[in-house]
Amino acid sequence: MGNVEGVTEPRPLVIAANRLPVMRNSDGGWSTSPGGLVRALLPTVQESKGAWVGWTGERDGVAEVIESEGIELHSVPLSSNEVDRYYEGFANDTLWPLYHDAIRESGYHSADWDAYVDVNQRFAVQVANIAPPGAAVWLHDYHLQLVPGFLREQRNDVRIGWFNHIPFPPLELFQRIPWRSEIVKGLLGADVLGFQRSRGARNFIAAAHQLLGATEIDDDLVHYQGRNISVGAYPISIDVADFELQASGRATRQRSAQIRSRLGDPEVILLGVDRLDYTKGIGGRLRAFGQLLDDGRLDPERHVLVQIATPTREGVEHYQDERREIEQIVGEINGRHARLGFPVIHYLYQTLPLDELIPLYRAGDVMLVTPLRDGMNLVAKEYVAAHVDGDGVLVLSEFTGAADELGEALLVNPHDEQRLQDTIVQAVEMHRHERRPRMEAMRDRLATATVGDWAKSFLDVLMER
Ligand code: ADQ
Repeated sequence: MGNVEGVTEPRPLVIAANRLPVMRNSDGGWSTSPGGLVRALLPTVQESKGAWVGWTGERDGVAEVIESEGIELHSVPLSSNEVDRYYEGFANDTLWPLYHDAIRESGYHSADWDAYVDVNQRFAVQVANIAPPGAAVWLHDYHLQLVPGFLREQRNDVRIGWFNHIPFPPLELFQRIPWRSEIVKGLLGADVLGFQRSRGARNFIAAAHQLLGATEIDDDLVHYQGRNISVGAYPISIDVADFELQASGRATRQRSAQIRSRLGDPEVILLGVDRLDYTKGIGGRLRAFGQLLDDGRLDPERHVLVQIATPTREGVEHYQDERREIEQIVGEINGRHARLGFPVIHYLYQTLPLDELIPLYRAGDVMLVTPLRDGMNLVAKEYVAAHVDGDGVLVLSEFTGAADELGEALLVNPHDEQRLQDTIVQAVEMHRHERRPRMEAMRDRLATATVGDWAKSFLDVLMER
């Protein structure tokens, strides 16, 4: 903070996200859930003696301070009603579908919006209470779009950044929200706004101009009520070195071979790994696979599909419908094409630990990542990083952020059923002379764009004085 003989210390870093990076153990204690994001941000928070603010995931919890990995985690308690209205309601039933191209109908309920305002205000108060003077506050995601504005009203000494992990929609969709101007105003309270892709940033700038008259005074710089706000694209990534290390171990190779043999030693293992979310295009992908079997273009004795689907947002109706539909498709296809003891689709509705997921990635000859819309999609990057053997084919939806960087994948429009089927066949039949250079090119690019690079590029702008 202080400027000692020309040496400027970095600002303390405070993170706020809907969820804290911890889970409650059965004994009542806490264990860290160390994703790539947490690992990328933790060192800066630790060194700067910063903190992390978020919800524990529990209904009717109490405010507490949890010590974890040498930093303080400050919980923001939510009542059961707030979980229904702010989290499952406004965040996941209004914003999530709308921001993903409105592929499901959004609900617009003023009681949900009121809870969203209240919870955002509570987050802002919590951050304002604990942020050291001159801190950099990095807010995450669509749950907290009003926090920048509320925080700005209380603490003018802090730098405020916000990063959106999901797409930011075009104005034509965004303006459906009855409280659209309030949301844009909330975001304009920040100093730095980050998006996965430049089109997300452009969409926001257009909304800010149209709804509140904010002006773009330079590339990626917006002026509003006497302040400048930097608006740009920061594509997120994964901890590439860590994935590579885990993927190249002997235990992973052994487990991977074991998986192949357990599946009946098929010629080609096709793989899907997703949260069970209607944005991920799981149903369309399964239908394409089933049609290829029906038409005899794939052979159940040579080609099997493994679909891992993580349980998610089970309290939201669209998700219950999606699960029913997917499980019905799996049942129908297996009913038609499985042989005794050999399903043609191996479907797991489970969250797998990383030491099970990485061998699966390595065993997967063809990875199917076919969302209808996705901010980035880290699964695509994880698959590439795990293929330390330089082999494997990635089929990737054009509608993911990852498609901007992984152009050597087989890019596909998941709405185009025929093309999707043809692309799957192309992937299955691709010769290794073509597979390898594609995979190598993607691996090279990923090596220079890790989650550490992502965090650094955002923090470099946020920490400015
Ligand atoms: P998600 O929608 O959750 O993230 P994604 O980027 O694919 O999508 O990340 C999913 C993560 O969950 C991956 O790290 C994956 O390994 C893990 N995962 C998936 N299925 C699993 C399973 N069955 N078992 C264990 N782990 C599993 C949101 C946005 C994305 C954006 C990220 C990060 O929707 O677009 O890329 O945030 O910004």
